[in-house]
Amino acid sequence: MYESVLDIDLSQSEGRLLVAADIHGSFDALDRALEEIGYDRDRDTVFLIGDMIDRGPQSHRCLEWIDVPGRYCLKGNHESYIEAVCDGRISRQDHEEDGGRWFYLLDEIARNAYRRALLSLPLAARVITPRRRRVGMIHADVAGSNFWQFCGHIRHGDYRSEQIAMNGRSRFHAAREGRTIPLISDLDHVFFGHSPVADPLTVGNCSWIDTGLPHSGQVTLIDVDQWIDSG
Ligand SMILES: [Mn+2]
Repeated sequence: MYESVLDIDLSQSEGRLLVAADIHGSFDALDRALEEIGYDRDRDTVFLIGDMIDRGPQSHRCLEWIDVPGRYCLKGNHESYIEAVCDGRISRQDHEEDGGRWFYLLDEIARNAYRRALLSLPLAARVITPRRRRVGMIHADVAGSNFWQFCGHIRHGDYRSEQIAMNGRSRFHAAREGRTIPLISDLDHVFFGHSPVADPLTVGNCSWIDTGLPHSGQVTLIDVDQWIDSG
């Protein structure tokens, strides 16, 4: 059954919780970052929080990350473009110009396989980390200051909330401009992608971790518990 929001408990896990955003088809660079951090496939859990595809050279490799134990992918605006082109909400040309050309070069059977896999991805996740922190993962933004309440709107299929989850930048703009942003009240920390930063940006209990792959070549792969400890 399709679940638009995940609720995951890793408190019994003996591995780490790792997170990266906006891989954009640079899966070889992700592999190198995982190797550097000593990724243990049998113990560690990895979240890719949206925009796994488009722009980079290996978008087709996203399937190695979907429906695989210990790996979770969330839907970003780029994953949603495939559906939006089908529905006529954006043009195929716009998607191709934003890095989506690889998709239209696939044959129809492959396109359907990718479409099915990408469109069934969840939009958000609440995770209890191996060190029992309560963490949120989402591609772009959260409206309001209660993550789980916002996730409730997504679970009920609220279109506006889905769009904020995949495309929103209000909180990011406020954070970058040094304005106070409300803490996310029900969690220890929340990770966002979607809004490129030269280095990860943390304000309050929110971190933006999209460091502009494939343009920058810099993969940001975060060990969540370590990140919170050192924050
Ligand atoms: Mn995005």
